[in-house]
Amino acid sequence: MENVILKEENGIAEVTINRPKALNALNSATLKELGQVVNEISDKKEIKAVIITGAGPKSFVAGADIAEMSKLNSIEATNFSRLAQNVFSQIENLPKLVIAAVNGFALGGGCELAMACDVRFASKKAKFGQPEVNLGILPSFGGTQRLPRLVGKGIAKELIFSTDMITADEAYRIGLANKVYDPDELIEKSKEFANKVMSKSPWGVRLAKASINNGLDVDLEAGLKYEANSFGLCFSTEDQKEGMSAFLEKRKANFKDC
Ligand code: CO8
Repeated sequence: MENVILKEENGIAEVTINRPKALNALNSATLKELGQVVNEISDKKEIKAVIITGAGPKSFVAGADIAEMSKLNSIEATNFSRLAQNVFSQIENLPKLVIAAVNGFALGGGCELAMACDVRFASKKAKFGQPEVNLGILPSFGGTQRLPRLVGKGIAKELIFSTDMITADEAYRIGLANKVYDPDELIEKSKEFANKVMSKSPWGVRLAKASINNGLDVDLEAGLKYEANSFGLCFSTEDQKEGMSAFLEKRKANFKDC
């Protein structure tokens, strides 16, 4: 693959969007490669967590590729949007932890990619923004849907209408970034968090992720039912038995993901 690099180490997959000359802008070839990589990760049980980042010192992803987009007709634009939406939904629903390690510009489709991840860890150099209305379009890789779910309707409208680029600290203040780190410790801190989550019960984390994701798209009553059913499901796993036995026996749990 040319535009996406996949590296695996100790149960963690590091996915790097690799078009540094175009600040890692997402063209359709890159989106398709990303989709393939996500499928591969989904199939591999040994991969427990994923870190998505951008190549080079400057950018996570500076958005959809404007040069490619500028030539699209209406049908092609809809298809381009659906391609990215499908890949990002796949990422959002992977039954594994997904961390966006935002190492620089996360603009437009880049911010939208980061929002499809479970958490966003930002380098102090990161900049977030949704500049689409500068280009005569709207955020269409999920931004009008995921940004208000993360930061609330008012702030989402302020960011999308103004196109203001915000710093990592501001992104942290509004709840868009979970943490802010020095650039050279971003990946290490992301791995540290991945290892922490990987030491917990895999079924607990997996079902909590699905419950949060599914619950936010339905009314509270339906979300609560989903949660109760997931809770019930835990009791068919060895991990629930191990987790509770370990607590009662005052020892560290040894989860086997079964
Ligand atoms: N697409 C294509 N090329 C890009 C992009 C992009 N999004 N961003 C940067 N590049 C290229 C530049 O053209 C430039 O290439 P070259 O060297 O060949 O001229 C190279 O990357 C370096 O960029 P700059 O020289 O501009 O670097 P600066 O440090 O001066 O500026 C910025 C960095 C501020 C990030 C600037 O590059 C910029 O504003 N980029 C565009 C950001 C943007 O508007 N992103 C949103 C795109 S729209 C989008 O994501 C919509 C998603 C939904 C679409 C639905 C479609 C149907």
